[in-house]
Amino acid sequence: MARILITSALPYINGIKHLGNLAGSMLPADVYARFQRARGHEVLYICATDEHGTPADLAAAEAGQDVLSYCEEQHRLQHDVGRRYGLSWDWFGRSSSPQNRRLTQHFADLLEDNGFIEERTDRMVYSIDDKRFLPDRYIEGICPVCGFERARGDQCDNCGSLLDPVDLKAPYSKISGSRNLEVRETRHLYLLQTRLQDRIRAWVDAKPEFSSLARSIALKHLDEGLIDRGITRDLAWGVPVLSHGQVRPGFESKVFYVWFDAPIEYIGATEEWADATGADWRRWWREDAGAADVRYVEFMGKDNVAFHTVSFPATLLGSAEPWKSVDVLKAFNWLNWYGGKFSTSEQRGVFMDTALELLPADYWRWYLTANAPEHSDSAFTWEQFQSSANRDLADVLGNFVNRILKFCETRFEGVVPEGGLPGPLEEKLAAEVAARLADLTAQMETIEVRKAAQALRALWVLGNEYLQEAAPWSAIKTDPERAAVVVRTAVNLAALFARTSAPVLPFTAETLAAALGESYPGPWPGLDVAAELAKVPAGRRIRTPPVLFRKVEDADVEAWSARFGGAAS
Ligand code: B3M
Ligand code: ZN
Repeated sequence: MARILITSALPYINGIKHLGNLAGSMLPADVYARFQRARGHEVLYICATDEHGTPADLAAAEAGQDVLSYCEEQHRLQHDVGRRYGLSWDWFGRSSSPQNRRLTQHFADLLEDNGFIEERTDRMVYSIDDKRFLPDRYIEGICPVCGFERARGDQCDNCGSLLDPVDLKAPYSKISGSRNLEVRETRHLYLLQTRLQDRIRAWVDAKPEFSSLARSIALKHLDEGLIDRGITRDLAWGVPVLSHGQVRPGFESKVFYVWFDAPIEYIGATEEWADATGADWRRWWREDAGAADVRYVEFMGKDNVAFHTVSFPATLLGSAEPWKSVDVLKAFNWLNWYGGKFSTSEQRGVFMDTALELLPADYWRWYLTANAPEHSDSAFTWEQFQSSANRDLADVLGNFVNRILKFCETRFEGVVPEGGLPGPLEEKLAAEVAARLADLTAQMETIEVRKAAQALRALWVLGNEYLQEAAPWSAIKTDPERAAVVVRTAVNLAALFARTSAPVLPFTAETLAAALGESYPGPWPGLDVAAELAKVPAGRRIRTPPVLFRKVEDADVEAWSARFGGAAS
């Protein structure tokens, strides 16, 4: 049994996330966590809301709330909607927690003691009309690298360069649109990444299991050469800048930069979990307390990779303490909405809460897994969503389950029959199940999300093929014993589908397992397929669950396209 630590990028606090956020971090992390738990491993899946920074501050002001109550309320909403998607976090923390504050200050102290922090006078953009320093993200202008017109002060979304806002050409305030900006002097702490560059590169080189996307992003930044990064901001909301427990002179109205404390919250949230449950967080994070044995897997969108392969490792390495660092970094591309991006302000795309008003979570979980933006960007379309719901869920899995359980109910009074010995068709089925199950297991292990979904679907297809060939509805007229074998085998196949589908379709799997009198979540099936197909014993009374998946009709697609945008709009 292995110990597997899983984190998904921390959703930012300013509102419910859209389906792209779900598809590129939280959902694949959850699928993987559920799979590894079913394999019998000790899994800890940690996530949290990322609560600091100016966007939170501004969103609270816009909502007419103080930032504390705003964050508390938004945290509750995100926690609730995540639960409704079945996200099986062991803990969903808050980066504003006291645990994270302490840890962040601890890391800053160590970095300073080890010579990796320097106080510098900074020239920062001050907005005269907004009466405040403008944080990186609230300055936009022309990218000095590629010429993109709406580059953010911290990063260009077009070419991926990490930027310094004073380098932007033709800058303006994103808060007010004002170009009445001036550069003022202010003191800030800098993390001397230039001094850690070689160690970070050696660290990346020692991570053979990073996805190719993650590795290429990390190497691109290292090849460009790291820069020292300001890790404090002129802002009231965030982790106060202390130095060994004392307020740092000149830093009374400053806080740590949100990207400095956010990744530390992976540890902070684990400590929150430990404090709440009495567990030991050190054995997950401290290599001197057993964490060297932990396999740590991170999930995130590609825009977060630089922070996890350069900045956060700089914090961990520079601390010179034995912290656990990531082993497998699984990065995702964008899920687009038709041709463009999801956009809250322009009302483009479906958000996590509204999606559940349309259909239950498993429809979305399936679509977003089967069409994950994994090796390239992918685009959500209602047409593709309809086809995936109907052709995979309703026609394949749902149809098989419904056919066989109905048949068992009408012809065998809902009791699994004994029947005679399995024949050649059952042998063929077992061989095919073994092959596809091995494929599915391998794709899940290597976190090939789309291929795992394909392998799962291929397994479901075997159910319908088997029923088609074995035709129990004909056999029952001439050879009831034979029909009984088929029913018992197919019922067991349905139970196996519940076990193998549970990581992706937890709600459906639970319904199905309950109908079959099986425990949920069951263990992941082993290699002895004959044994796996004999778990539901003859004599057990089973039920036919209500239809598992309704069809998505053309009228739904029309109505949803009109409401949420789509090709037509
Ligand atoms: N909150 C994602 C974002 O807002 C960011 C992830 C933090 S992971 C430590 O872009
Ligand atoms: Zn650019």
